[in-house]
Amino acid sequence: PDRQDARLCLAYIAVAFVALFLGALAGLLQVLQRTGVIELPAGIGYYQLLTAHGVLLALGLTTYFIIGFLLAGVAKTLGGRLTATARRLGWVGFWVMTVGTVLATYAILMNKGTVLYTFYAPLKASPSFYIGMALLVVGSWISGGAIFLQYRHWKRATGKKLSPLFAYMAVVTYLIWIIATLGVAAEVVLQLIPWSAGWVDRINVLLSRTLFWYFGHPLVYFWLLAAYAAWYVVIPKIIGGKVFSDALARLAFALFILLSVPVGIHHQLTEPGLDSRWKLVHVFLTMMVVVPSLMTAFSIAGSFEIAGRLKGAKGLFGWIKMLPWRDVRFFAPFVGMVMFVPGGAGGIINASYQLNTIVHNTLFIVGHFHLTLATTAVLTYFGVAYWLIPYLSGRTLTPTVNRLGIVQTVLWSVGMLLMSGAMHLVGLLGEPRRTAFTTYGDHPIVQSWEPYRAMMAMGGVFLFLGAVLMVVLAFYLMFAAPKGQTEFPLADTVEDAHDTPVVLERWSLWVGVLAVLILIAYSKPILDAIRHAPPGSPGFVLW
Ligand code: HAS
Repeated sequence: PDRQDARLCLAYIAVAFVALFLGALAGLLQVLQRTGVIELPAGIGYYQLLTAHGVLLALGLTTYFIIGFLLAGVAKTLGGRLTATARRLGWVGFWVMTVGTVLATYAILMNKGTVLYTFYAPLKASPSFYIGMALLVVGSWISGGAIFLQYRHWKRATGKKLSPLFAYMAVVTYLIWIIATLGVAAEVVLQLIPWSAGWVDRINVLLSRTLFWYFGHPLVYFWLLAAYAAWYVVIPKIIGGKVFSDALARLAFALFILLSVPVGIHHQLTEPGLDSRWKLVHVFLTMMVVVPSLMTAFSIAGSFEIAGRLKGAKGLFGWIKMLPWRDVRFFAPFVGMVMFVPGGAGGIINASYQLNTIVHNTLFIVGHFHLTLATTAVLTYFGVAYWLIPYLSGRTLTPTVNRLGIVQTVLWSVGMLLMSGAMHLVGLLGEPRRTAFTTYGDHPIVQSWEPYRAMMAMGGVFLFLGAVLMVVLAFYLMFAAPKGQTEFPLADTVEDAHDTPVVLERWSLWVGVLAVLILIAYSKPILDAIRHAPPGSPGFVLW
């Protein structure tokens, strides 16, 4: 790669891994405190640590890693290097995001931003926390400008209608991010900052939560699609195979453009003040957004079989033996894929209107997102880091780091199975999420939670060890591994695949249909949130 591009991408990735270390430390302390193993020193609160954990990992690690990864891939596939303007935008975005992240982290450390990573009203932080969050989002828009600019430059220079598959996926992932963040930006700028600065003394809680979840659900597909880009384009190359179908892959991504956003109210199925008919509309759309993930499962399994058969596998399942099980670049994302089977099934349970009433606000939900985000997406990012960091730093993945990487994946997976498994089960026994204590006293139900709490604490320790090992390996690959060349693995499509229809890259069509879907799914609920708020009741007016 171009050295200047590499430095830019590595800057993003380095911050991601610092966030991983700090966020994991907060996670460890918090799980041990919650499960009664330790008491927190120096007046640090459970909710404060929980906020630090969520913000640093769910918002910091993910956003920085994804931007570093996508920028590197876009530079590679669209002309070999970033244009000077794109690179400049990349740096401006990086610094704006980093000032924001530091500001928000500082507010949390000072206990002035203890509002959890979802930060909607009525929990209130100091303005510095919200300004930090706003800068993180605005910075990420500027960084995204680099991706879009590079894409436009390439299209103009080549005149081609279809971009390379990785670049297409990067553009879709970022489009979803931009459209989603409009909601949270409106919430922060129009509601939270004026309220927290004391310019207005009341806030419309329902509107704030609705705007947050307009952002909060597509956010999960921003995390997921970066991982899917690696599954579709990178993994087939690592296993010596080909992309099953370029058109199918693009269609899955195009469906995510349509369906990622107009589903946010499935996080608010128990929300008073929203009409249940609109909740049902979001439930239907949520069931539809499952379809591109099922297409992905089919497509990725197909590319595994292709790889095995290209290597001469015989019989119905002979290809399984041919997969490179000892290569961490494959093994870590593969574990992520397997965990997405129960993780996705849990999502469907959450999204089922009636079942949601059983699992909502219990640890079941926390179990769900530790499987989907912290395992499926994050293990894929780790798998990517093992080749992306040495590719950028001009170094190589040594056999020892590869072996340690497998150990890291096992630590992470065992930790997550213990913790997330226990969370799912104890959630069904009624243990609430996001609470440092319960008011049930010595009731037998609380005693029935005890064994699961022990499992959670054990899982948390494994995860912390896994996180520390990952951070050490990431920085070793950045600064100390032997010098050499590492490839950016990009697979070709199978020769006999159908041609990809150009319509899949007609952005105005997909974004246009999305705009209509958003209008249908959100106009009435947002109008209701504004109009039907009980007049004058504190916390339920627009300002
Ligand atoms: Fe979710 C809550 C519904 C996917 C993350 N979700 C959350 C929260 C987070 C989150 C962070 O409807 C908590 C927010 C908070 O703090 O309150 N989720 C879904 C549904 C899906 C889904 C329907 N979620 C994700 C992904 C996430 C994520 C992905 C992060 C990356 N989720 C919900 C709902 C709630 C929720 C409700 C709110 C609950 C409440 O009441 O609060 C779907 O997209 C899932 C579809 C996925 C599949 C799996 C396909 C399998 C694949 C693997 C293939 C494997 C291969 C290997 C090829 C159907 C693609 C083969 C080899 C083998 C051996 C098997």
